[in-house]
Amino acid sequence: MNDPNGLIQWGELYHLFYQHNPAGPFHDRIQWGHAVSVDLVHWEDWPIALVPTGGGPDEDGCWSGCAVDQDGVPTLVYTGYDPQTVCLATSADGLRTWQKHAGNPVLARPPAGLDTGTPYNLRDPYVWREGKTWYMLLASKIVGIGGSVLLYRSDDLVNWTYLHPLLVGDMAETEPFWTGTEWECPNFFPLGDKHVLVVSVKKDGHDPSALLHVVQFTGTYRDQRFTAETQSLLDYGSCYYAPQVMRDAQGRALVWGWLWEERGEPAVRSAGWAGVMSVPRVLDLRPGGGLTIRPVDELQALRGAGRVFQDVTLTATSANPLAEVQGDCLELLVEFGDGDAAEFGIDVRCSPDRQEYTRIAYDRAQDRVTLDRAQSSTSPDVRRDERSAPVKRAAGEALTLRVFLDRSVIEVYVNDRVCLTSRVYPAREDSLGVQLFARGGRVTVERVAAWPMRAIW
Ligand code: DQQ
Repeated sequence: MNDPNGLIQWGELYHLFYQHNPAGPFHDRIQWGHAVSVDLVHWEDWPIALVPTGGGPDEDGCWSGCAVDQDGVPTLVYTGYDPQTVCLATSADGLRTWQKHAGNPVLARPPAGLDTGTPYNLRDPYVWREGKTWYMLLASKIVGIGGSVLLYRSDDLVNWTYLHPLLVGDMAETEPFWTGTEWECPNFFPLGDKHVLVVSVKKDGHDPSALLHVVQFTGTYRDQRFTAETQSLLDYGSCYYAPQVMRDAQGRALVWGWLWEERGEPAVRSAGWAGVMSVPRVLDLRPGGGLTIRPVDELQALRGAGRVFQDVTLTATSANPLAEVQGDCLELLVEFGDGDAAEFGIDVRCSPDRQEYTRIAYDRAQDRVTLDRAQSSTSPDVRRDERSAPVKRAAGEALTLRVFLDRSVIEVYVNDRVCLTSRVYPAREDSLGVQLFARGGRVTVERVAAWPMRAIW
């Protein structure tokens, strides 16, 4: 699988569609897989929803798109490939089977006068309604300038009028991070009294290393114009991409992202599968600007018998309070308190002799959290970089790490606002240990909890 698509809650079911190649663990003639859940935790596979139609505008792939409620008719708005076009499909049986619109594609070709590359870039429709009017963003680029999202309007989802770019990136700007040369998979939604634009950023090229990261811009939307005020990465790890956001019946903005593989092609082929979804996360607006990002509370249903320790002091020579905890499917929560340690954190997936381990470390002087995979695996065939994120702790603010380990997936949440997600592939079966650590002083741990995570199946 790759991108999540068509997220929608219909009746009591959450529907998660996704880019899927049933023929093998590689990107080829993509279809839309489909899974449903009542609780965001346990999922049931449903039949494949969209398959390319020979001779149709999606004959080389049903690429990414969204789902909308068209006055009671579930409607998918997706990318036909190749070339990139906008196509529609509707369902008359509760989202089980889908009929493609006879007039597909409903939109082909970029607006005249815009150089979006050769072949042109115009994909990943994101659609919403204001009053009776539909609006759509398409991801694109403007050659020599940067990534862009183009805004369209329609009265019927079929006839679209181009308005203007909602936002254009600047490929010459690299601070605080590069926004690449091309954008994919836009999302645009109100959050509190602001609007948030999320785009997946890539550089030119077709190999996997062209995919960079996911940027969120928070700002003001008025009269179909968006002014970005703050920006950050939605995830500072190494494998999170193409997320999609949906609003559920409780009013939550829920987001799923695709986590790609970070081991070599031969290992992926022999595993026979590639790509997973992140856990669902809830987005909210932070009072001073920026976002909070938390895993949904429903995931607590997976917690097995936990171990909790309180008021532990850590130094470079302390015993490991989590010495008895073992596992590759764990939820960990660590609330650090006072202290002067230069660096502290938690090592996961540790082999008993520490030949393998993955470090999640907070550096007090730099006020950054790092997910370090240098020692994650003895296999020569894995990525071993480190990724780090600014925490921007307020004076007196504690540091809380919440970590989900799910086999090769590590999701780290720092103070409910900074995420780092990466994949690790320890070669040793006994790389299951967890270890708290501190260097250069002491730090108190006010509370640490470790739960085994039950299977979702
Ligand atoms: N993946 C889809 C495209 C999208 C890209 C193709 C992002 O629609 O732009 O599988 O990962």
